[in-house]
Amino acid sequence: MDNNNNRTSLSAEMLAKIGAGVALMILGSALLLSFVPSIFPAQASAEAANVDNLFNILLFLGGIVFFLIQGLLVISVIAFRAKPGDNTDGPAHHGNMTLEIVWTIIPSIVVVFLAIISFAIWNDNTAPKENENMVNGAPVEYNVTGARYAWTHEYATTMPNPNAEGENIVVNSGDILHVYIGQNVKLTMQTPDVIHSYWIPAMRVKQDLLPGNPEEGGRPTELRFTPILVENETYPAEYPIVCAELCGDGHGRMRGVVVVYENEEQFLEMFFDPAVDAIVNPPADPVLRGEATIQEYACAGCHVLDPLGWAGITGPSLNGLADRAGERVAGQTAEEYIANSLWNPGVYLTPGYQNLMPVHGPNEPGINQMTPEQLYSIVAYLCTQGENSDCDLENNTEAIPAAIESQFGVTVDVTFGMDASAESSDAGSALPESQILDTLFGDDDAEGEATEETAADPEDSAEEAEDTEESGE
Ligand code: HEC
Ligand SMILES: [Cu+2]
Repeated sequence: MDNNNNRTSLSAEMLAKIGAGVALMILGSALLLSFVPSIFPAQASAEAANVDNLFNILLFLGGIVFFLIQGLLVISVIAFRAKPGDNTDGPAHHGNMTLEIVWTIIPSIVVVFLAIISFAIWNDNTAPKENENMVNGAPVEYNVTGARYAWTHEYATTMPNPNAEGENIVVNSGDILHVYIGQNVKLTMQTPDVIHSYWIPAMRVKQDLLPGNPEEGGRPTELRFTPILVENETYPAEYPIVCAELCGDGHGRMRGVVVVYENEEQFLEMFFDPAVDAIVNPPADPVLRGEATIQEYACAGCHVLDPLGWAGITGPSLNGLADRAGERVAGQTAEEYIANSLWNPGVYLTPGYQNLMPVHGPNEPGINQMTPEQLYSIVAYLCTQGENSDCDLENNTEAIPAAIESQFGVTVDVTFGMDASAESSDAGSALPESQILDTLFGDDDAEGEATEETAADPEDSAEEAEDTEESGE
């Protein structure tokens, strides 16, 4: 600006104008900043304040540059516009060393400063913490799988599963992540297909998932955060999980929910204890078992099923499936057809759809693994989806194993998960939930867990409530 008027010195008037300009830039940038809280979700993690501070610094500096450039542009357009009748060229300018040094050094300092604080915050927010993923005194592995187009969450415990020899209890909560305030959460994330990005805006954390199974050279990625109390929030609180990496045509539907409990006690009462109980004492009715089991898979990303709130569009709607299943393939009963749809989806394609459904089976890796017992319960559940089911509903404990046997030559253990006193599991768990955990964990902190029944709030977390209901039946 000074170049054009008087090269020798800056007049007092000029200095005042520059001063006013700088003040306006800072003011404008501060005004920008004041809008930020209204467009951001609440800060729900210990990491959030760091990230927002960094964002504010970037926005403030960026705002100053924005107003500087736009301001100079507007001033130049007005002050140096063509005067009437003036067709001459403007004066020729050669370089200005001082100016060039100044406008190189200042941005360099700013960039180095930003690099340093960004790195410090990234370091802080991703550093391992003490006592990660503690649940009832023992660490649990939080494993997340992102597959086109659904998230699944698993909690791998060190408690032996009484129903599966040599295996530990693994709780699966489908597209819902359960955490509690103060828990140092560490997610270990994998994807069998393409790059996805796990993003919880309220926690201000985001991390890509890299394709490939670990056995095949894939690299699991990690994400850490610690939920904190949000003022005026009702707990359990829910925040969206979003896929932030364009992963295909269902990318926009690839969402989940993180449920934050007020404390570990509430987490155990409303989610973990009932979930463990459902594994230790699965309901005798295969339909109930299937309803829980089916939600451990990524079906929701591709299918519509109203009772479970699924809204996927890659595959056919499963509403009323049992009404059609008996007529799909000549010579196959409804049970046989549904079982084949899961273990052998590519053999018969639902008219109008492509062969996009992953094969589920006892030997499939990762989230597509489905044992004969899981198949049995899922078929039992899907058989109830319709008004005039083609399935033999009265006789499902015999008809479905027979169908599985005839199609795949595999026997189903229908007593799977039920101890010798199977009749008693109609009346509910053999043990109250808190006792189950104590037995398995050897934990003696049982006082706080006496109120499971009353704690489940069906409005806030229908799924947890369902689990409680099932195990209490
Ligand atoms: C990646 C998307 C995808 C996933 C995940 C998926 N499916 Fe499918 N599904 C499809 C497609 C596409 C079809 C139609 C083509 C075919 O028949 O294989 C289909 C067909 C079906 C059918 C036959 C429906 C009919 O009307 O004939 C059933 C039943 C079914 N799926 C159940 C499931 C269940 C249960 C799960 C979860 C365990 C699941 N699917 C997971 C895409 C998917
Ligand atoms: Cu995705």
